[in-house]
Amino acid sequence: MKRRITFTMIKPDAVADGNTGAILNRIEGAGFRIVAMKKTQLSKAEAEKFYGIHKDRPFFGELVEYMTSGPIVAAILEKENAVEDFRKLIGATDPAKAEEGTIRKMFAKSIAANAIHGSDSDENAVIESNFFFSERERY
Ligand code: RTP
Ligand code: MG
Repeated sequence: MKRRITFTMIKPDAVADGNTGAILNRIEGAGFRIVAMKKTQLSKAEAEKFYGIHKDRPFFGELVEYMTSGPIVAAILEKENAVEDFRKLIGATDPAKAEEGTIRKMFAKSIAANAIHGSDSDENAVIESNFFFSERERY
């Protein structure tokens, strides 16, 4: 099967708690190759654009506030079946519903502060990767 990419962010709560290394270890351990990676902090405008699909949802304000509350670690990951396999690895949006052994079960605090993002389609993986990384930042 062809290798494909997904995009991830380790979210502010997990970065602030010192869980970046443990989460990256699980990601690489699950067979994902890191193509690009950076630590950065989203501006309000960037967070609003990134999560624009949720702009009419009741939690949008809280989501933008949380995503801009501290630095995140963004990365492009490569693997066969990357998008679907990564969503399985991170688990359900609500950590209370996430399966044992998933990254959100281990590291998320709440449905809002849920430790990690994963793209939900191949198309969005490309859009989100291009949002953060130029061609020269990919290896
Ligand atoms: P993500 O996009 O971050 O990977 O998360 P997801 O697909 O599992 O969930 P999605 O529905 O796309 O929601 C995006 C993020 O919004 C926050 N959220 N808060 N308070 C709430 O009810 C609520 N619902 C969603 C979470 O941070 C979620 O990951
Ligand atoms: Mg989503």
